[in-house]
Amino acid sequence: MRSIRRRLPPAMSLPAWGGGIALGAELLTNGGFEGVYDDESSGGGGTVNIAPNWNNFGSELDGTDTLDETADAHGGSKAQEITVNAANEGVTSAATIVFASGKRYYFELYIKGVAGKVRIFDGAAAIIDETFTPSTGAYRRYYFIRAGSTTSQRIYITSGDAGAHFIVDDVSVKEIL
Ligand SMILES: [Ca+2]
Ligand SMILES: [Ca+2]
Repeated sequence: MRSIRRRLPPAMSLPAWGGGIALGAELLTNGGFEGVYDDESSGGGGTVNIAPNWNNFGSELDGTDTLDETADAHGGSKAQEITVNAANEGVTSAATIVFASGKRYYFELYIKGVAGKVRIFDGAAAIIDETFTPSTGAYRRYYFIRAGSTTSQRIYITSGDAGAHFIVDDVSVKEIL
């Protein structure tokens, strides 16, 4: 009797991110929050200490808010720790990203929460404006796909919650090819 041989499909593995969609070059500078934070370059001190290529957004310098580097990184050796107390404070990318209509964009960031919500938006809510409560105790990836429009925007990582406290690392913005 003739044996029936069945061709089994090859072992399947999921791509690094679902769907196997090709992504373009990184559009955000220092989304890994590496480098010499501004407190070190200015001789130390201060309560709002931010990674290169990022700026303060609304955080008070009087100790009300604390932004600092931490070695508790998702990637590399540093991440940006953010502790703010009021409406929409945190960090913003120093450079703008040029978005184009008719294209789609992939946003990704890793958050390790302690308390409160996180908001990622572009300042004008033109492309992205998402507020979510991150997992606590470990980094978790959050990602969003958004349609472009003809605009140039900065990326803001903030919170409006009283006592918001979280760590952000490996923020990425790429065009979906
Ligand atoms: Ca990092
Ligand atoms: Ca504040």
